[in-house]
Amino acid sequence: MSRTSLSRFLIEQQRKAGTLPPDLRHLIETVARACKAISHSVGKGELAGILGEAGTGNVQGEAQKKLDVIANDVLLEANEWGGNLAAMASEEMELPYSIPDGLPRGRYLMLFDPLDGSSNIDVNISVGTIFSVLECDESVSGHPTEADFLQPGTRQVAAGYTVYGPQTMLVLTFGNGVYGFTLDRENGSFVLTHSEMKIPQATGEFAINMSNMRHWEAPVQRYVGELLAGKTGPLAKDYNMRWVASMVAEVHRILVRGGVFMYPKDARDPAKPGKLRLMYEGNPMAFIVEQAGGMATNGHQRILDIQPAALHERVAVFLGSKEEVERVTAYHN
Ligand code: FDP
Repeated sequence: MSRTSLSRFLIEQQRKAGTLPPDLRHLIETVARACKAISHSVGKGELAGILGEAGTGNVQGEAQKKLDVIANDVLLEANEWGGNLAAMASEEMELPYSIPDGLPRGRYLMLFDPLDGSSNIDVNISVGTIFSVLECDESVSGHPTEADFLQPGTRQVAAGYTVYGPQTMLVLTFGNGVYGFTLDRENGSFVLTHSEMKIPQATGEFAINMSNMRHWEAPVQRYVGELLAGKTGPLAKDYNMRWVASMVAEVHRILVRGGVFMYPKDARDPAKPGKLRLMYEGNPMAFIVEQAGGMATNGHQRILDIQPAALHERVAVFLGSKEEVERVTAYHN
């Protein structure tokens, strides 16, 4: 069987109707290289002494794991000298990281969650890297600021994630379908293994942290109540539940076999619209899910249409198989 490497796939995309500019291709290759390094560290775990807390906190007041910090540094170092980016922003940094003076600055902005699902690192369960690429406005001449990143998800030119599981897989979209690549650990290259990934419209599987049930708003209470009622309830169908507590792993499962993933707004902190972050979790995952034929809303509107007001803004998330996301969104509206 002839294999298509990530590099070959990207070059062919670039040639095909010019859908992929060369500098964006180069950026994605650099991100993929960084993800291989992160995959290697995740795979070593305790052998490299990198499990456990870093002893620091991030801007959201969450304790950082050593691997959160390592993954963030790997992504910054790999991407700062490539000449494709004007600035980067990350879950682990309060402010954007502008490409230092003296290094060439490119026209893209990248946001990432270097290691999503980090509560799973120490227990050897899948974690992942999520990234979103935007264009920097041409009028920005100096160092981009937070305001330059505040673009709705519809403006993303690329998004992807790498899941570090039994296999390391990179899943990508440039707005014309979703493609999955599996890391061949023997020769170190990502190989196209999942072409044109499509989420089934209907599903019998849902994912939500049920321990928060008492804090949810009425539409989510109603919807999950109906899922739990199964065949004898209004949906007349039995549903199964999964909760990995790693968004990347949940989205990956949904891309492969369908399902609905929810992290709703809840009453624990009424000031927050949800737990997940819009710009480096909600938007890239919504872009991927829509490109695979699924749907992603905050309960009221399409996630990709939200105008962000802050870099680390939070969002409620309902994504996956269209029939179910439509239903829970209709209950909100
Ligand atoms: P984590 O806090 O471990 O980084 O990004 C937030 C996230 O993980 C998601 O990956 C995951 O889906 C969710 O939070 C898990 O939340 P719970 O702790 O409520 O299970």
